[in-house]
Amino acid sequence: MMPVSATADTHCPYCALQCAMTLTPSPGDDAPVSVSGREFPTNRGGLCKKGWTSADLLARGDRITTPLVRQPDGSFAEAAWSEVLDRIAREVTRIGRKSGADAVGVFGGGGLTNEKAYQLGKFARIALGTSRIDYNGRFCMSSAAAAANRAFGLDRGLPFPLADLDTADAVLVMGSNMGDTMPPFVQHLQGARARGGLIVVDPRRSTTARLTADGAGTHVQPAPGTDMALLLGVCHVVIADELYDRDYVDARTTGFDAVRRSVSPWWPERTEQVTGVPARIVRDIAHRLAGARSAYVLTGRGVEQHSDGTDTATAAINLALLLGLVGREGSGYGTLTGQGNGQGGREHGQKSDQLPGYRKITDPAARAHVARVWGVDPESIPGPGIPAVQLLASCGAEGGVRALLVHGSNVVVSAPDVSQVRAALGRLDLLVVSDFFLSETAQLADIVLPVLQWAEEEGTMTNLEGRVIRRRKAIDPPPGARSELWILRELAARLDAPGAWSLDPAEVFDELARASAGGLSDYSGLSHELLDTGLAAHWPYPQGSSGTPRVFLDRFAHDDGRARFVSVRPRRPETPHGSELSLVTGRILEHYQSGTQTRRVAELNEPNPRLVAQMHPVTARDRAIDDGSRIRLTNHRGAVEADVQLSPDIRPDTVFLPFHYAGSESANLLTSAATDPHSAMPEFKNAVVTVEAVA
Ligand SMILES: Nc1nc2c(c(=O)[nH]1)N[C@H]1C(S)=C(S)[C@@H](COP(=O)(O)OP(=O)(O)OC[C@H]3O[C@@H](n4cnc5c(=O)[nH]c(N)nc54)[C@H](O)[C@@H]3O)O[C@H]1N2
Ligand SMILES: Nc1nc2c(c(=O)[nH]1)N[C@H]1C(S)=C(S)[C@@H](COP(=O)(O)OP(=O)(O)OC[C@H]3O[C@@H](n4cnc5c(=O)[nH]c(N)nc54)[C@H](O)[C@@H]3O)O[C@H]1N2
Ligand code: SF4
Ligand SMILES: [Mo]
Repeated sequence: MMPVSATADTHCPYCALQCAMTLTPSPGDDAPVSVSGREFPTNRGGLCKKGWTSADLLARGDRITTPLVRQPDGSFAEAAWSEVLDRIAREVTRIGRKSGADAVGVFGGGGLTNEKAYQLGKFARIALGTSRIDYNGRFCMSSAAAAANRAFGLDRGLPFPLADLDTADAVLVMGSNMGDTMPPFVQHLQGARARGGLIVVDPRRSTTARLTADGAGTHVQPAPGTDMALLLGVCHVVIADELYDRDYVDARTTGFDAVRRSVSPWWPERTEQVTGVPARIVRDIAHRLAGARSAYVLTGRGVEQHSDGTDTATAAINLALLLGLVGREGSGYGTLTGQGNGQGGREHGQKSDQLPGYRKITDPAARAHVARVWGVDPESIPGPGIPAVQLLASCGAEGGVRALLVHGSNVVVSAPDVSQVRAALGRLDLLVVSDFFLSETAQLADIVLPVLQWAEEEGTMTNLEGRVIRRRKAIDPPPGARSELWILRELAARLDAPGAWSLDPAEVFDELARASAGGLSDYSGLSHELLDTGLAAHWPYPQGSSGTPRVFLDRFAHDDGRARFVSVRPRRPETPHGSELSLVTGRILEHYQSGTQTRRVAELNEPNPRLVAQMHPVTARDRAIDDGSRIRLTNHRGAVEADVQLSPDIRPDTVFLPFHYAGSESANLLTSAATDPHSAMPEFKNAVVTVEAVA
């Protein structure tokens, strides 16, 4: 691991805030580089604990640096690259011949650079010829994306630069805990807090909810899964009290009448009965947002990861449209994209229904354009595949996927109902996992391919505000590890695939830019060279433009230029009966996702080495559970044991688990694989469990 001599200006390997950092060679230290925060509009030099400790992973002894192949006795043996690549090509060819091209699947990730995500999507379609590609963004962004596409005709997480929030009078945060999940984000809430206008909706008094203390705003604590009813109640007040922006609704939207009718039964007292939120607060939220000079509505996974998540995000959008917030400078609606490249990852072809540039795979013109860039016949590009949960469930099933290539996800920890996922992966003829550590999913693989970490590669990421930024190489990778661009090229060659398979991320970016030209997420005016000048590159960035920091200022992306109100109605969530509790899952500051990375950083792992459940003291007393003792959470899908931390911060009918632990401590043993009908997002935030003390 040789430090390259100069410093590298890059961004954090983890979340979508993509905090700017500088890596400086530090020979002799534990890590090969040291990390310092760098001035950038999103983080303003700040980093969270995960960013500060990110370089620790570059020097870990358990890094994989040689391909590994499963032996008959179940152990792994090291193997040569040429040998494993030959074998993968041989096996996928055999499986494709026997069971059809769709018997080979690809599972991608929102942590991959744009270049890798693009190349992976192309590889699936024209090297494997399979429609079976999807990615972990389906677990993350899909409901908010579906809602934004439906309402605006375009999905860019924040359609405005994050720094616009600074001057807000009121910000409604629905189910995001950015105080833990994006700590430097909190500085953008100071304006709203100073004016008492931060409204946080969360069944837990989370780190973010606590920011409303001392007159800074309001914490609203509805029953889990009742956010849509709450939003309908707020919309009801906005209309009944004539707080909505008539001129905006007339000039810029369609569908108002249907929405007016659909919210009319949701008077605040009825909303209170369903959500537990006092009617007075429902009215206050409406008046506070309507009275603000500058207001924003933001959603996070707390309201999106439900089987009605698309409709709940839609209800939030309806509220923002009623108030005339969207497509104006100084106000707006946005969703907080989660993964480092959660935004770019959903634009360049990893999604089962998409081609690069956020194009629809069913659109003949889109297929023709992309086929030209790829140098193939449009007919040869497969049609739409199936989304992540269904893709995993099809593994080893009749007519399903027989070989799966995983790039950038640890599904046996992070997918819903993981015991089923584990069983499905076990039925495959071939599981190939590319990772830099032996994740729990890699541990089940037939072949593990060692790839590069963030500080070892060049590329681009697209942050939560749709801004394309450069990831830069600071150190040489360990000998033996290979870039995914190289792996895909080697496999494409062995599969006699058409198309260009460059190893140079700048060249791949140029091809991606051409493929995206004319699409919704148009990158055609960008290149690595241009990005290196440090310009603020918010897409759409067509050739000859200077990008789009704020979308929708003139028009929405539907043909008629208008935003669409879509009326939605709550369906009853799986609700607890008798002594059952609602299980809510999520994150804490030191964790990143399924933990492959952050469980390996001592400073992040030591404070929380084991799974801890958060529970209300009254709920615990009824079950003779003491603070710090062991509990068991059970439902028909599985059981999990955890230490318990008693806290009045959570509703008495709710218990919280982080999902970052593996094996028998995995919260996803309890979650349901039920998915949203519009987005195919699984229901991570809504399970029913019984809880008992462990003797
Ligand atoms: N520390 C850390 N930061 C991360 C990540 C990480 O793993 N760890 N991952 C990144 C990624 S990929 C993502 S997607 C984001 C996620 O970022 P967030 O959306 O902020 O994170 P979560 O903890 O999943 O959920 C947020 C909150 O939703 C609440 N919630 C649960 N159910 C409901 C409900 O029914 N209604 C409402 N209103 N709230 C509910 C939870 O109590 C929780 O506090 O974080 C990113 N940043
Ligand atoms: N119960 C519950 N479950 C959840 C959630 C929840 O709130 N509750 N949240 C969901 C959400 S929002 C998300 S985003 C998912 C995330 O969960 P996962 O999809 O499992 O994401 P990560 O844990 O980030 O896993 C990424 C893996 O890829 C590796 N990796 C990182 N970068 C690269 C790369 O460039 N190339 C390759 N090949 N590998 C790489 C990492 O080492 C790691 O093993 O979890 C979902 N699961
Ligand atoms: S907030 Fe996100 S991007 Fe910023 S340092 Fe923390 S993990 Fe990294
Ligand atoms: Mo996510």
